[in-house]
Amino acid sequence: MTQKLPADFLWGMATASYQIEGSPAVDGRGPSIWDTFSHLPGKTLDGLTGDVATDSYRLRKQDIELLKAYNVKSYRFSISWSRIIPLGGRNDPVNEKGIEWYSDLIDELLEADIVPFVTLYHWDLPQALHDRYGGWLNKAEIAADFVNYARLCFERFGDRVRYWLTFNEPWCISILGYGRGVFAPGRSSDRARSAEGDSRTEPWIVGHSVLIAHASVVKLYREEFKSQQHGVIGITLNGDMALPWDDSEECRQAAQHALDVAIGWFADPVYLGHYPPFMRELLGDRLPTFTDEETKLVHGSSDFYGMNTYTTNLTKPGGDDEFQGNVEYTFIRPDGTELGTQAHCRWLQTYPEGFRALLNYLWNRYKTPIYVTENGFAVKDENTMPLEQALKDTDRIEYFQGNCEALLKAINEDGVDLRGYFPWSFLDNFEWADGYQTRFGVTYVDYATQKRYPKDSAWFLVNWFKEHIEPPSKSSGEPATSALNNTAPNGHL
Ligand code: GBH
Repeated sequence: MTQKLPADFLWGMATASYQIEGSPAVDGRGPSIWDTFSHLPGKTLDGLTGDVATDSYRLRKQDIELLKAYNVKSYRFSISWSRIIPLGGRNDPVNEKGIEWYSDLIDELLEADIVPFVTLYHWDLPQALHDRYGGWLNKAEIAADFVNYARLCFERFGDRVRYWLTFNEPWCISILGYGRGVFAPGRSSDRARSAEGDSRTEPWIVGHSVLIAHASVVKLYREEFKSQQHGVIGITLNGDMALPWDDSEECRQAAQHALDVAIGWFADPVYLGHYPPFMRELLGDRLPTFTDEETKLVHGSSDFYGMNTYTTNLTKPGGDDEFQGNVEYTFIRPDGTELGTQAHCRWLQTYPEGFRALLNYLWNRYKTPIYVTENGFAVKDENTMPLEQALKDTDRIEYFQGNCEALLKAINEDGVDLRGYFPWSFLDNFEWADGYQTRFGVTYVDYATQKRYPKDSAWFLVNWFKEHIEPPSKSSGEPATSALNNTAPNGHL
């Protein structure tokens, strides 16, 4: 018998505001740190910015038509904070035009029977808050302003949104923004990169602020909105599986250390109530400590586990990169073979066994229902291929086929409570420091014309989920599940 996914399994496609919207100054939007950063010379590979991106602020209706054609059950997008509060702060003016745009998007999705899955923060901090008090470096101020922004979102959109994510990938916010300095705001100890910053302390301070801001917003939602709005709220963490390079004890330990820094840094406080002991060992008093009150706030502050994952690393002890736990990563096995198919990005190879292993690791360790909120592949050199060739994206299909089969087994054979899956990304888009050269979309975007062309992988996914999700049961006489009535998951409520 073929294995199936439950009728209420949520699948859809994912995007983020700065990567797709463009129109940075339209309808009163204020600048974010990514506007500033991407306009500095040398910060993106092709020198390009998100000024236009996929022009999705203007092409909203067309994008929704395509989502309908894909028959997705859900769409994950993020709200640009500076569109709805241009200066970002709790005493700053609200921009009704920005609110209207997201409100219309939500209405149009619901009309199309597509469940909105909304991220509050996907890296685009209002520039004014960075200038005013140092943004994420200032825990008390940023937490208060983030709570104010989230309250506005719950008040204005929460009657129609059942799924909220506070943050996308706090590891990236902290390490890439304040440690390596390769993402906005680009702070780092490396003076060739940045005039300001301290990579030894700032990432850990920022991570702590993000956890407090996240948990404060979850508390607000649970106390003031949940009983009327009946949604769920959580955080989404990046994290790739780490497997020992060989079966030595040192390599096994290295794998755990890699997971502690990549995932446990945020997941342990949220689901277990404390930072991983290894991180205290690694960082000493550079890692902030939680007050008792903060521990109470943070522990249990997510209704589900939001999982973004792309690849698997083989781990050996060594090196001095504390951002990966003083562990070396490789894709080359002891026998010299490679783990899987190489993507356009150096850091990404296909390995479905690792995806299944990570689902099991997270389920066993945190015992929390999981939504895969991002998973995807950038085909090598897709950007320089003729269009017809780019649309035949067999490497991306291989990637999704492997991971879809893996998630089916994780649910049906391993008992993992996995409730949703969002391929990254709906469209090719602004891939941060890579600019437009790296394409993660299941839809090809011709940036000269802004025309969208479904790649073969889009149709693969559409058909795969059509074949594998059980039809809604008709026997109970209950009304068909509509996007608005879609009940929230019932674990952890
Ligand atoms: C996601 O991050 C983002 O949420 C999304 O916006 C983005 O478009 C997508 O991935 C594709 O990249 O060698 O130290 O630079 C993915 C998480 C974590 C993956 C950092 C690459 C490289 C580590 N990323 N990792 S490093």
